[in-house]
Amino acid sequence: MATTLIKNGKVVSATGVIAHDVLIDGETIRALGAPGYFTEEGIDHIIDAAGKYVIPGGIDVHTHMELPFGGTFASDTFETGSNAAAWGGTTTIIDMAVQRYGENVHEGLAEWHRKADGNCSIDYSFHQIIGGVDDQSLKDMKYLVEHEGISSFKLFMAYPGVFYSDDGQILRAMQTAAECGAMILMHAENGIAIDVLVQQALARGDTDPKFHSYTRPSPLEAEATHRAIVLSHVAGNVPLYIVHMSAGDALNEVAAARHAGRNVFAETCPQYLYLTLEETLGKPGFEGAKWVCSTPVRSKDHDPDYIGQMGHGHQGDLWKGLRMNELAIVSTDHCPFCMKDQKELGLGNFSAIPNGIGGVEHRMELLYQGVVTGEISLERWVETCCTTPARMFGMYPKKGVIAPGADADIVVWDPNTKTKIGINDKHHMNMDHSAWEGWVIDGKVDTVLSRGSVVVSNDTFHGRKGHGQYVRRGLSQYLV
Ligand code: DUC
Ligand code: ZN
Ligand code: ZN
Repeated sequence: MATTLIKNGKVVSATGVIAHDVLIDGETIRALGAPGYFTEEGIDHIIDAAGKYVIPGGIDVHTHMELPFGGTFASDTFETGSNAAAWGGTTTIIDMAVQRYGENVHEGLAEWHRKADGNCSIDYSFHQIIGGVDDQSLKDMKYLVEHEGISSFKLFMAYPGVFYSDDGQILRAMQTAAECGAMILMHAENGIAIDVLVQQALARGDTDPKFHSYTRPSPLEAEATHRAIVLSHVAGNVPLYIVHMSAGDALNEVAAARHAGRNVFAETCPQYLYLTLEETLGKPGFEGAKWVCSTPVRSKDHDPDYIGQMGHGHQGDLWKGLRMNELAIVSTDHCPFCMKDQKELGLGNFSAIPNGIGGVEHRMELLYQGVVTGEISLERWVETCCTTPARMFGMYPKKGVIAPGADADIVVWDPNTKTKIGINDKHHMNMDHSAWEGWVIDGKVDTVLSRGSVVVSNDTFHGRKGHGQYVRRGLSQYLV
């Protein structure tokens, strides 16, 4: 078993920053010691992290590799997507395995294993999408919790006819999850109302990409979030996790539920923290299609019919939510589509643009900007991007922490160098454009280790297809 010593770095955890050397034995962390504590003699590999941060590998709990959607497939395979994740300091992903109406849950899961197994350079796990709630899929949910290491299920209040579940189906799935201690992940948007607004916009001739966002106003995210919270209460306080939260008024609902002591959690994504409708979807012509995703990128200011009290625009609300732990996690909802032949399916009809932004590579880098600008602390960066994801989804302390016995998933982060994102700069996702084209940001991924093996260093990829292992997860560790 090879040994590695990371020396002279500052180890950042969710609770503090300490100068520590880190000794790795094979795939796991053996010990932390004061600088110089470990002898270098006989160590196989030494990494000098002087002037750098040493953080737990990032965990992106929301990705869609090869998702069939909108008449095409998300353009990253597990191989290209996991490699891109590693380039950005993410060492574990939780992807969304798919079951649709009329399909068998076990077959959906088996298909996801076929796509991922043997192809990933970093570790991976799955949530299971339940797109068809019925007696059989409810039974299968229990089986997955007990035998497959899948303790979280995503339901959709949007996309009628595709992934949508009605309130009765949602309630039944929540009751089943409550029985086995599993978490319900919710895509909270009122899809029935959205479909009416979409048809009305198209009938008016409003076909440009920006109407994707205008037809999904934030009150319809807030209403669905509220309804999901009520249903989760009726279902026995089942743990509920709202995915890709984009709006201040939806966040108010989560904050109120949390204030009432409920098992309600939420995530947001970099696109909602940094991008505005005006600067992205609102670009002339069809270019805005690059940023068509759901929930949508929102206006700089609140919608005119915003329901709520906060006064800082959606982005200000979300940053505050991150600081206040109303938002527990930052994921990406990585769902990449090329402009050519994919996004172009929606030329002349925004509702036919495949929904999704590719971002798995840039989450750690982008969120670090919140540290630079003072929106969050260094510790909160690590907490929301590495540690809470592990605890929320039953992987701690194997993942999410630099501690003896944990997997040696570690990122050496250089705060003194800049990163330029763009198709001809730093860009490793399988896409013909970047949602972050031209962004020059502070900090840089220096070295990435996955279970003790160097995956990225010196701007070179050393990862190996098949190194990544499937992670069986336990129940959420945020529940008493
Ligand atoms: N949202 C997206 O943007 N893409 C895929 C599915 C989803 O919910
Ligand atoms: Zn979703
Ligand atoms: Zn998603």
